[in-house]
Amino acid sequence: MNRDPDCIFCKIVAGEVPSFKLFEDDATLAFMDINPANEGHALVIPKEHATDLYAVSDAVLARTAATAKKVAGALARTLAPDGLNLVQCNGPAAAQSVMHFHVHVLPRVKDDRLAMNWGLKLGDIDAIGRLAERIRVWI
Ligand code: DGP
Repeated sequence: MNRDPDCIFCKIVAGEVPSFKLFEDDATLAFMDINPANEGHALVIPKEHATDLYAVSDAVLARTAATAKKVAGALARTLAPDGLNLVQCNGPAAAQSVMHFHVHVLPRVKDDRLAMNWGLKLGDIDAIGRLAERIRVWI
């Protein structure tokens, strides 16, 4: 499997960096974002390293989309958000900060005024871990 030794998400896939995992299969991994833009913010990635949408294969993209749908359903059951976005960023101007293809599964709160480039702020790690346990029940 293609891997970049300097990539933080490849390290998460390998278990070298801890994460609050929600789901994994042979091709994809879903885990909680440590810089949540909103409560329940999760990420879905292919296990194989691809920098962005241009680099990811169609087959892996489809598998990633299927996992994102699964996670979205679990988030909907756990948090009953007012809405939910799938967001995927390519390049610095689009606010891509990690160069390993990923889909944000982002619960929305009515009138949360979240901007497209929402900025990174460390979340409450204990609260994120507790929430991951609640979401996993629905996957
Ligand atoms: P983007 O900015 O679109 O490239 O999204 C990258 C996201 O990855 C961002 O919301 C923060 C998150 N992130 C960065 N480093 C880590 C990490 O080590 N662990 C976790 N769980 N999330 C991370």
